[in-house]
Amino acid sequence: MTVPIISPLRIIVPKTENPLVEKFYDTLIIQTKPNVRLRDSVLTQKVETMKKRSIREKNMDTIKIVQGDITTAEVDAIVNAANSRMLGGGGVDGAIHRAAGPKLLDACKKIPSENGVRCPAGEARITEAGNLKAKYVIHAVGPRYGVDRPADRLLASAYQNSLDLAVSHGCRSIAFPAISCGVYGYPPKEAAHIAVSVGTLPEYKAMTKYFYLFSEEMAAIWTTALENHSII
Ligand code: AR6
Repeated sequence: MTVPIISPLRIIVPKTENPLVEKFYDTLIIQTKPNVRLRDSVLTQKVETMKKRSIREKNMDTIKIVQGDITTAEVDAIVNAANSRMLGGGGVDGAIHRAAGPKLLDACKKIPSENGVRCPAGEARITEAGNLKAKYVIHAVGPRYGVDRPADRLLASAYQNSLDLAVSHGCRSIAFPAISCGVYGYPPKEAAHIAVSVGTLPEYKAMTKYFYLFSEEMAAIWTTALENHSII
């Protein structure tokens, strides 16, 4: 990238359409004394940081936190916090299967299995959505906290694989529950940080990401994680 040429008298600012980078240069112009010469590398690093923050802040707009029942979400894909057998269960899995009806279980049974495992921890599978308003259900298997390791990477990849499947199936919107935060025992604050970090990756900026949290407390944890994420 071009860095501004700083002379004792003036700064030539490179053309940019990024308002935050422009703002940075404005600040620089005000703060830099005429005889101070900033090293290019320092400057480039600062501009890169500003650019990253700008991309991330734009992605924040596509994340929505909702307190409620995920089965009511009007999105292209609903993510289920499934287990590796993918034949239903309790928690959000049970709620999704009840709302979707038997077609969902039939679709799950068609997913190839190896020793009963249709989807290992950290991965995701996609099926039709039965009676749900969504087009697809994406079955993501999060880690059992303290059992499946490394838990943080497995949780991140469960979110990321879900988003990749949504993208490859042409989805524009997706709803996530708090994967692994129920029966699987993941500490919610850490889980929220991971969910938000993956949700704000630039490759998913065209996707609207809803996080459906069942309780007020969980919704507050996710909101805090999102707010903290915007601060470098
Ligand atoms: N909408 C949104 N969130 C919900 C709903 C709902 N209708 N119902 C529960 N939650 P869990 P896990 C929240 O246990 O930890 C199942 O038996 C819930 O309060 O459903 O990944 C599977 O078959 C919690 O915050 O998923 C697996 O065996 C979050 O969803 C195992 O549990 C996730 O809790 C998966 O465990």
